[in-house]
Amino acid sequence: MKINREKLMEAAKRQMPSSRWEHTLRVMETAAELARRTGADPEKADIAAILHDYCKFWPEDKQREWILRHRLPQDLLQYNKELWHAPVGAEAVREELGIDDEEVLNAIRSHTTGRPGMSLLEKVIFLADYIEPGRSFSGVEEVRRLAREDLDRAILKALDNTIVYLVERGFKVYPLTILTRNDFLDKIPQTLPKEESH
Ligand code: DGI
Ligand code: FE
Ligand code: FE
Repeated sequence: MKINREKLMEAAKRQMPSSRWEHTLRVMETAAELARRTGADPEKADIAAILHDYCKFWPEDKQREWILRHRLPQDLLQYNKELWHAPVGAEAVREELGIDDEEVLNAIRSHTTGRPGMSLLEKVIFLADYIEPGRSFSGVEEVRRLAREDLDRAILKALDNTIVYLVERGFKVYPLTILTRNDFLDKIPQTLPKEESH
């Protein structure tokens, strides 16, 4: 990829406070390790990790504007604004930084909710974001352990954790998060007893 990595790092760093940039650095390291182990493209994993939270600290109004003006899913506006920075980020790095690699853009776009049919690169970025060493949410250790064996099982567990967290607090769950979980449930051989019909 003919992209100046240092320039991209400077551009991303300028968009966020230092604590979020440090998270980005840890996501870069974790993504590099996952890519090495799984055979994902290391350069693309690096660029996607650098840029994955590009818009995270943009003002809410600016993110809303991008959703309205860039043909992004309008239903996002009915859900938690924490979901917005992933699809907005993909459009923003395309327009502001000239990133045109669709695999990298997909990895940025799907890093918060996942999506059915995720590519290996998307899985690497989703998981690196979830398990980077600065994360301490409950259940993260199990996801780290699963990630050493099977990315799909690790992502399923991460999605389960996120959905349980949201339900326990009475928050809405974005439908794409549920669709992603269903997709992983369908493709992972189940060792548990089959669901009973009621
Ligand atoms: O941007 P990061 O903090 O590094 O991590 P992220 O992009 O995974 O964002 C996590 C946030 O998104 C966290 O506050 C939970 C929230 N989230 C993830 N899936 C859903 C969700 N919020 C709602 N309302 N619905 C979801 O499906
Ligand atoms: Fe994020
Ligand atoms: Fe992140």
